[in-house]
Amino acid sequence: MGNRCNLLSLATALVLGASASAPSYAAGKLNLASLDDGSAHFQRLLVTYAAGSAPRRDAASFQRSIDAAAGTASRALGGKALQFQRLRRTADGTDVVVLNRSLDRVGALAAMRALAADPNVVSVENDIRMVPYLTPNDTSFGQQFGYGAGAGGIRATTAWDTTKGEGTVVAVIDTGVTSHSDLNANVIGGYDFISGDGPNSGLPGNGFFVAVDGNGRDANPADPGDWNDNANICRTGNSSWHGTHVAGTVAAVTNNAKGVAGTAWGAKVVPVRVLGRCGGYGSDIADAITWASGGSVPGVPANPNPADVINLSLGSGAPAACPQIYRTALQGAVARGTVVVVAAGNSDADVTTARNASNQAVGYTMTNCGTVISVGAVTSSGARSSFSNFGTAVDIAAPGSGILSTVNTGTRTPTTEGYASFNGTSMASPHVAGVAALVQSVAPTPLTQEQMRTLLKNTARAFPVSPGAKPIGAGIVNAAAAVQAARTP
Ligand SMILES: [Ca+2]
Ligand SMILES: [Ca+2]
Ligand SMILES: [Ca+2]
Repeated sequence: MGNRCNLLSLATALVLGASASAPSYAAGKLNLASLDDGSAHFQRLLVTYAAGSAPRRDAASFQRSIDAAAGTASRALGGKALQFQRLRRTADGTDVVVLNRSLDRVGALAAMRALAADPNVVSVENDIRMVPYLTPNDTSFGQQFGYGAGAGGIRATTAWDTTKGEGTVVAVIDTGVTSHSDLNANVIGGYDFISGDGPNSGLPGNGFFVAVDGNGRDANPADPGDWNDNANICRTGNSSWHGTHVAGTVAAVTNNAKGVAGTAWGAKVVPVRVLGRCGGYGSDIADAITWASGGSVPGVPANPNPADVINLSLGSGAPAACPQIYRTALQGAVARGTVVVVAAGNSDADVTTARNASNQAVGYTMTNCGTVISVGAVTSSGARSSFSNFGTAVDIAAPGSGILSTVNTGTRTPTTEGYASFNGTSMASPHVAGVAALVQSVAPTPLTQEQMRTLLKNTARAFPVSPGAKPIGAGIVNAAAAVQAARTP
């Protein structure tokens, strides 16, 4: 009841602030919907100061501004005094601010409002938490129906007569990769973008609970495992090896009389690590999108292998409005000529109208960010996978049920390589990313994001089983038809 009263008074204050009486800040600065990412506790906020403003230029001025905000928020909330601290600056100039204790939603609103009171601030949002779009299927091994000419297949086997994606680079922004003899030859470069948990996170692991590898950002994207034993923090489970599985679907070593095939097995995969234990932060993922596409990120060496295609088999675990930090990063990537493909999500919900905890129709991030090519999942019979998100913003579908690919077999840290069958739009997205790489490898000039979207949709194969009232795009991606169309001027 107390929370409700506080929330109402805050909402009232926002309305008044926007009235004619000389508001100290514009309500539009606050992305309140970013609080609806499924989290109950908030400790990392993203604040963007205007380019050229003193806090943007000068560390002391920045500190004064956030100290003032911490004081304001402390007085509003009571309890232990709040302290704000800059963790890092992201590629687009946004600062990640960590709090000395976690706040509930009402507290986070007060903290965001206090930060927004500085007239130099142009936006404040929560650093939303993202999760891999995988439905684990631990021990069931299946067949790779996805590449063939069956009801659910993408006709890659035909496309391979023309191209295997030679000369293209696909960045897999995920949990990193493990060493695998059916994958290693097609993996190059990469980076680990998982920053530390920040001070006073309350998490175990000496500041690296999410990172697992014992440090923050580093040049080694190896996946150390993402197992979790602590049900108070997130769902418990063994390590997923999600990134290794997704990378294998893009470009497993193929025609080597061993294991599995990949969609674009002439392409190279750049593994970019952003998801660790219990998921990953939007601020790290946004920087990874910028870096993977050839943009610059402070403190990180330039990517020597800029991606033709980025695959993002991840998203918000609950309906959440797209953060501005993603919009900026995605627009930058597309402007640099990178095609961005994302998983639609596994909640059997509408990607743009699913309602958040505040009953706003916000949908699921990443698809609701726009710009992206969004992929739903089908089964081997070409029917919509029962878990697949849907809606008019889903562009195309690809195999996502019972997908066999490369993994590690360790339950915690990596042990021996293996293969496993997973379900998820996480598995569908890399089929489309692989087809996009096949297309770029034969196109006379590289297609833009919008040209790629149009080509993939125009060449898609009609669904053999109608998804009915839960649309998942123009049809099932058709590698053979897409490659053929790309070669034709
Ligand atoms: Ca690290
Ligand atoms: Ca690392
Ligand atoms: Ca193989």
